[in-house]
Amino acid sequence: MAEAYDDNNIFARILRGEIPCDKVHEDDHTLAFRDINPQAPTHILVIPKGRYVSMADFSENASDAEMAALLRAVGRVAREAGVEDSGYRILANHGPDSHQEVPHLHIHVFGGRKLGGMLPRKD
Ligand code: DGP
Repeated sequence: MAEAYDDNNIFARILRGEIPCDKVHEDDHTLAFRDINPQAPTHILVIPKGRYVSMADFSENASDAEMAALLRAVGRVAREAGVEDSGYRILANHGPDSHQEVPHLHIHVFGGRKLGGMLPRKD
């Protein structure tokens, strides 16, 4: 079972407009904004507006419309960031082994440089 949603997590506060963000896309179900600590020239976070802790929670409980909107937004922000041709990587951390820091589902979109190997060999 997914952990309970924390309404005070930083992305919930961004969604409520309590904290500013550098927004690049918004639709009925999704918000996308630049990561505060970018690890590539393009580093965008795409999040559902709904209260979902992680991919585990989202994949089990989100509506088809919310799921479709999230994936379409990922493709759209990558295209609009200009990294579709050069290439990009998407990543979503879930839970402690992945070092998920913010307990609101977010998909990272990285691009704009060579991104290296997929995973480090060890932690
Ligand atoms: P993760 O480790 O997958 O949970 O990544 C969390 C990301 O969230 C990390 O790359 C930094 C980013 N982040 C944390 N706080 C803020 C914030 O207040 N604003 C923005 N734009 N990004 C944030």
